Amino acid sequence: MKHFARTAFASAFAATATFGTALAADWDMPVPYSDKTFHTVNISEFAKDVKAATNGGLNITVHSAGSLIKHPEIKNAVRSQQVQVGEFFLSRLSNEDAAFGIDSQPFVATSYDDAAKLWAAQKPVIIELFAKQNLVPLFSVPWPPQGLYTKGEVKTTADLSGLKFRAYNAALEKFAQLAGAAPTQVEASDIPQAFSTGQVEAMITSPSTGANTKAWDYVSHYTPINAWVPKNIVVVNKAAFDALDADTQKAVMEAAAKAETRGWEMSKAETDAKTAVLKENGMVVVEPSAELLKGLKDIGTQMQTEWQASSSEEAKAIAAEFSK
Ligand code: PCA
Repeated sequence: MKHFARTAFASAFAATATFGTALAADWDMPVPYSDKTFHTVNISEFAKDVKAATNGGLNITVHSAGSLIKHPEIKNAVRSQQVQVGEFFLSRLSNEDAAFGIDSQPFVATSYDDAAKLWAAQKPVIIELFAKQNLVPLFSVPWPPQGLYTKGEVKTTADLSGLKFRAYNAALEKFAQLAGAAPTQVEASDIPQAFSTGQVEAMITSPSTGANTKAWDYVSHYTPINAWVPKNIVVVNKAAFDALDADTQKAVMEAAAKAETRGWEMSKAETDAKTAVLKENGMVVVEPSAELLKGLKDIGTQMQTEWQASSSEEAKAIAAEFSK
């Protein structure tokens, strides 16, 4: 009896030894965005669900706004087992494979229905690409459609010419350049400072990030061009996941599926709610003119042509599946 108990203890100990010596596992989870960001709220809910479902057996501590690991390092921190799980902006990885960046290509998927269809086409490819890095995707949630923040009304793309433009990935940098603007990469948590110091004077982001960074302090106009619906993704290190017992793994996967559904609903609700917050704080919300949209869509078409020419076969297969 004693012998059996000791054996059981020893194997449970071995199973969790990679990440700690306690029988209950403690995971650190860096995320790039602030506590009030709906993605972070959703992830905190996920952590709570996992803790409840495992009776405290798996404890996930969320570290928001890049406080533990900076956004550009989060993926590699999970990969190298510095942390067990983390969130990042999926299309940041477009330099590894265009399959990661397709959701940020202008005017490819511009509604939630399109975004869901694109994710369905993208997901199997993403799972395989991450598997090569010993990463397992848990869930992915979109931001609201991306709109334009400027000082004054933008009637045509010519009005964007020369503007110091905040960018968050390679696709947006390219889009801004093709519009004649001068892009600079700035993390979401650094937006207020970038505007207040004059580093940037315009941006494209969601109503969520606009409202959370108090865009009304720096710009006057919001134009919902709804140009793309980019996603965040949560990935776990495969060894960390494999070290969990089967019941705990199941609890994580169930909580993840719930978080994906909840996150998409939260995102949809954010679009109107946060656009209203922009208005309440004095911003002018202007529908884009036909001329502006045409100019921006032409840039999108040019980017698509280049994307097709330079993308991996896997990425092109996603595009083909999506346009079926
Ligand atoms: N907010 C994030 C990514 C897309 C979005 O809506 C940002 O601006 O960095």
